[in-house]
Amino acid sequence: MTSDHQSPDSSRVPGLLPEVPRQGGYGPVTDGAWSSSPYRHAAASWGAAKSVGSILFQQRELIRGARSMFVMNHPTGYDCPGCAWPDDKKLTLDFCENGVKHVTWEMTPKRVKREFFAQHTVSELADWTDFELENEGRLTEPMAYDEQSDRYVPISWDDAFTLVGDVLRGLASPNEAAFYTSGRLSNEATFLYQLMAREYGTNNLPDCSNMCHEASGRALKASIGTAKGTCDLDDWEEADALFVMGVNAASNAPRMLTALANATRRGAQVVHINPLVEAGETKTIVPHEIVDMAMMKETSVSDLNMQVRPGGDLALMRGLAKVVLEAAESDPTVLDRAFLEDFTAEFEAYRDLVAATSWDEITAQAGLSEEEIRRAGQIYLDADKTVISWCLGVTQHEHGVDTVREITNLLLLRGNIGRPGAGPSPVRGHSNVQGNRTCGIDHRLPAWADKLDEVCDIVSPRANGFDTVNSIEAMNDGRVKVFVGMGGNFVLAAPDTVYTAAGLRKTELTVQVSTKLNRSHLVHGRRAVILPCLGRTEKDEQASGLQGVTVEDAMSMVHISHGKRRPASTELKSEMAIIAGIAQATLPESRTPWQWYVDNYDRLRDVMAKVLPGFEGFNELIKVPGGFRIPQSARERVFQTPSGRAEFSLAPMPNVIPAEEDVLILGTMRSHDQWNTTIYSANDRYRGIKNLRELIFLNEADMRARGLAEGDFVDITSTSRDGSQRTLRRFRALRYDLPRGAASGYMPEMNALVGIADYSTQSDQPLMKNVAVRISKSA
Ligand SMILES: Nc1nc2c(c(=O)[nH]1)N[C@H]1C(S)=C(S)[C@@H](COP(=O)(O)OP(=O)(O)OC[C@H]3O[C@@H](n4cnc5c(=O)[nH]c(N)nc54)[C@H](O)[C@@H]3O)O[C@H]1N2
Ligand SMILES: Nc1nc2c(c(=O)[nH]1)N[C@H]1C(S)=C(S)[C@@H](COP(=O)(O)OP(=O)(O)OC[C@H]3O[C@@H](n4cnc5c(=O)[nH]c(N)nc54)[C@H](O)[C@@H]3O)O[C@H]1N2
Ligand SMILES: [Mo]
Repeated sequence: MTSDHQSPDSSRVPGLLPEVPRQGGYGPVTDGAWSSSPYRHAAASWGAAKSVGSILFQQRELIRGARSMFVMNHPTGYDCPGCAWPDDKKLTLDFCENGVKHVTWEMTPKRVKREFFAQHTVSELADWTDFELENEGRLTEPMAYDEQSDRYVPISWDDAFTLVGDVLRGLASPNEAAFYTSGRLSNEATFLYQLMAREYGTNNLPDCSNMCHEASGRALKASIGTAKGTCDLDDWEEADALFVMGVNAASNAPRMLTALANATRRGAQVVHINPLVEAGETKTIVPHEIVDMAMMKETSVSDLNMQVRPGGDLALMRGLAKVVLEAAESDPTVLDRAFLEDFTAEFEAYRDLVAATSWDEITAQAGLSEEEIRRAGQIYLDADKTVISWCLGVTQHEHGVDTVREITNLLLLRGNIGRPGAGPSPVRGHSNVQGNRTCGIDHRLPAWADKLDEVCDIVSPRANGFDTVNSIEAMNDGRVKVFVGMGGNFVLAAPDTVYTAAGLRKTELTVQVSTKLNRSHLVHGRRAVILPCLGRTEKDEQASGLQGVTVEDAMSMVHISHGKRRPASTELKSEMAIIAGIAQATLPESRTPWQWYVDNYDRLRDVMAKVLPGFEGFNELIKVPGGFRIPQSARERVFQTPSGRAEFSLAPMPNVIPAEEDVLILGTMRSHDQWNTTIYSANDRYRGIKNLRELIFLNEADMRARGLAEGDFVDITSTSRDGSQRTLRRFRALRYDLPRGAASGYMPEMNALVGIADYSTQSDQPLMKNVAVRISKSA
């Protein structure tokens, strides 16, 4: 793989994009024959069980791993560090294949020790695959980069904190540092982290949410006054219709399959909206139903699949609204008139806007026929209660905010919000990405900042800080000199890999708080430290005894999580302790009792209870098994918008059809066998792929038009908004059932194609589902 990168610094990043093509992408190198054949079985069936078995075996965790599954997602156990799907309290075994992978990956008995770093220079490690790096196992002690030997060498915790503190105190301005968060940081660590950043004097708090659900938050805030969905699992269970947009549920939120299967069984309608028909969009064997599994009894999870054009979701939503408003002309019961009258603003203007939008425009932009849209519209009309849910297929586009607002418009028409069985329900990503925002990870000042200042006796900076895209720019032009990564793998997760890497390399210092070795440790600043932390599954022992931490799931439920296992190394510190260590070294005059909070997390929770709305009585609330729900005013039909009403949006219809005929719209996505930048294998079971990650899925007609046969090598060139081009070479073209003009392939290999200028002007989210590319046969 090579990259012809034309942004300011075009120097190659060693190891990041190997010159010599290898098969397996950033995953394990494989010389096994690659293959592509349609998957014909139900999602989550024995294939999943078999895969769980093989993963446990691989990581030699058979016994301990199996036992761990029984305490996962249980009131007495730990929260699965995987996705943010809520726990079903009625199930004794609520876990999924991918959660198991995720947990065993963390629980591996393999260890990265100081001898490992002594044996390998950083330049040498840079040539390893990302799989090989992570597969070395858990990090065990703090390490600092030594320029002389090009190696990481051991450093004591005290010296590491002093080093970080000295550099941070030496900056001309606190705004020369950026503090990144990946979404599995607990609520407590999150709160302490933002407190540190704000007391230090910056709002530079980029996070993975900037690449994930920023659009959902902004849209919902504008439409209904709260930045979150309003549904919980009970609503999913009560809905008559479920619309599921732009999510690969079978791989990325597998426990959703249970909800979908239950819905179809009780006669609810399930509509999937996705350019690809994903495995979880046809049939499943419900993961927990052992008897059904034994008998291979499948349950349908779909009534209608709509293969929308990439970015065509807004047009589709407007089409559905058109069906509703047309029906309302002859049937007075179609609209919830009382709700529209009492609780919403701008309904008439929206009705006029929909009337003025022609069917021709809608069908062209949605890439669906009027008949198909009418069918889905009828499902919506027939349902008394509807939930609409969505993930990255909706958000990672230029018009992500408008699209989520259009989803809300559609729900408002029939009063599908603030009553049981109905509402907007974004599917969040990382297990605590929603909690991170609640607890203050935001480059803009949270609404409760005055309270924070008062309770914590600090003065938060008022100006907006840098988000993810801004931080990358700022590192490249020298405005940010220190990058702190609280989890995650920034260099691979971010867009424009080569440019992001160049930015990180220009910094004075990079600090990575991690559980496993990854690429972000190798693409470092002039100085660098790796600070190893406890994982969610491990016991966290502090002065006052064992500690628990809380997380918030995608449905606003907050509950406590207690690690059960012996830590991977006695040298590991909790994220709380690491943040406190950095804070004390950076802010010697601070009046914040950092260590006192670490000694007993209850003390910090008492502070959080005073600052965060809905957390009053925090320590008491989490004693209730299953935790508590953060009150959501929109759920009670109290809309905290400027007008005090739910606001219809009046977005112009975007044109999502590329102007040039040879341009394809590429969406980057996850395979079944990966967790973001962590890649377990080069297989993608539900899409029928074996031993291959450097691939691009294309419509058959688009392949024919380019004279491409199945498996041909192609070069993929993206053209950014700023005119710069980026190329990935020798990816295999594969036929797939997706609309003409659409293409699809894997992140993070394809992140090198996403230009830094290509982010949404509405949400600032990188356009990871909307990369304009041309492809040609490789030389
Ligand atoms: N096992 C596993 N689970 C995960 C993750 C993981 O990596 N592995 N990641 C977690 C994280 S952080 C997140 S944010 C979520 C991500 O969960 P998903 O959103 O499911 O993530 P992607 O793999 O990016 O898949 C995006 C889906 O959107 C579809 N799509 C692409 N373009 C469009 C479009 O224009 N319109 C519509 N309607 N659909 C479109 C794609 O075909 C694909 O099915 O999953 C979380 N859960
Ligand atoms: N092209 C493209 N790019 C994307 C996306 C896309 O759809 N397309 N999706 C985006 C999205 S939605 C997201 S959320 C980001 C993901 O971005 P990140 O959250 O930055 O990336 P991850 O791959 O989840 O991070 C993996 C690393 O986290 C560390 N880690 C694991 N567990 C813990 C822990 O308990 N504590 C700490 N401190 N560290 C831990 C390990 O060292 C591991 O290597 O990627 C984004 N990038
Ligand atoms: Mo995410």
